[in-house]
Amino acid sequence: MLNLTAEHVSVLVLHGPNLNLLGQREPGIYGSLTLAEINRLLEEEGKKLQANVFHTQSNHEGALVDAIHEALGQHQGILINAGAYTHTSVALRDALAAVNLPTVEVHLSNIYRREDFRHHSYIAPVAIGQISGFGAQSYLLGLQALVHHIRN
Ligand code: CA2
Repeated sequence: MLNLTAEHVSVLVLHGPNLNLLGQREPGIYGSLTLAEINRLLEEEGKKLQANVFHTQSNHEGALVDAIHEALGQHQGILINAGAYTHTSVALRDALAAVNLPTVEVHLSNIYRREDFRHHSYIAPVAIGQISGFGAQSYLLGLQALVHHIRN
């Protein structure tokens, strides 16, 4: 018999440093939604996609590395906004490469329209793709792309 019920996939959303301040500072660059509101939108999008969405934020590089390691065996993919660590962290890149889970990199702002130091990402070469510049929508587009990739 044809089974039309897609199995749920599990996705870990990782938010890097300073993103806990969203909605409180610099709304011109990062939008007016808080991180809690973005997480809520991701959960709602996850329901539509039949994906369970788990999220965590840290201002500490090692805590993000630990979260990536712990994703192995728990989640089928990672959606990450590594914040400023995008441009500095070999450790995050190595952790993502080590667990080898499909990863989508997202940014609220268009990092290529900003300062030169934001144009390079250590994450991009180990990600299946990157979405940058669409505000909170970057996360939702990233989740859609990640879940489609996992299913296919
Ligand atoms: O555009 C993005 O999503 C970034 O990952 C945000 C990072 C930045 O370092 C990257 O180059 C691009 C910064 C996140 C800082 O978040 C704040 C939120 C509210 C107020 C101040 C900072």
